[in-house]
Amino acid sequence: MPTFVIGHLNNDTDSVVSAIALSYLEKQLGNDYDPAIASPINRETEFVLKEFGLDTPEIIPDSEKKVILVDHNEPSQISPNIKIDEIQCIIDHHKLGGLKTSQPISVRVKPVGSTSTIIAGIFQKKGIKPSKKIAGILAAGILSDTLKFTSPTTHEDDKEAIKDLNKIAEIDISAFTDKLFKAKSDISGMKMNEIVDCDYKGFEAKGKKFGIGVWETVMPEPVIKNRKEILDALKKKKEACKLDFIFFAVVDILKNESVMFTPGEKESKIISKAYKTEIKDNLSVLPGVVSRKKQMTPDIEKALSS
Ligand SMILES: [Mn+2]
Repeated sequence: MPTFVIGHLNNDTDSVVSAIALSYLEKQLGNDYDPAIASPINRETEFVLKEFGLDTPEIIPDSEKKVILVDHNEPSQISPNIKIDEIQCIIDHHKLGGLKTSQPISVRVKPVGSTSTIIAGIFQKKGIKPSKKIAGILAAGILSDTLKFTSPTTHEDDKEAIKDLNKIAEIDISAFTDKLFKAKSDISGMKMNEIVDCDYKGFEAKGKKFGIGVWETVMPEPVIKNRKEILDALKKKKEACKLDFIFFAVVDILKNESVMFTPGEKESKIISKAYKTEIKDNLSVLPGVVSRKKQMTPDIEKALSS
């Protein structure tokens, strides 16, 4: 059986393309690696794979197999089909979230804007040139995760990596990103609970379990106007997942701000403490806050501990 390379549950473009690109690289080196996914892909990822003519990886089978985790390390974000003792390596750009293993494993974590950036660096280090398709999806992973370099998570390495990748991929970055963000923002036929779930991550800190969903978009109004449905979906998810708190942010990519949904008094208190802001009708506008990784999660954890 091959070693599977796999991203997180409720995956995003960065996690899926990182898995595909690393498998491609290992195959070039003669190793039996296959990409897999933990859950169905979203519309942005669908657009990216179609654009570059690549197949969607299969959902990881529920059996003993060796795995490489990309773009995640928190236990709550790992596919339930993975046995923790089969994890060989982690390649990620998120904070460490408390995973315990019984054996030593390789870990490559860098605070850059995307896992795709780290994977592009491994290609260089190994002296392997990515194909045009692989260079294209890695560029897409970087542009998606950094919101075209506007997110505070953006690192110099991300911009360097795109320059090198685009010598091979030859995409029109500006036109491509417009299409990418349009696909990201597409809510046609989606229910509000699906929007809340689509880019949702679970965390544990200070003995509390909480979740943060984000919806990055260039068209926030059609989502925000469904305030009641969103709050209902959050309350249901909080109960189903036995969480202490749940949050949901509609991230306006163009305005560089978020509208934060807090379904209960406990959540509202945490957000007003974290951002010294007023909550009205379970909503607050957070200017300049767009990153769950670098802003929301640490700010919320800090508010929890004080
Ligand atoms: Mn990522």
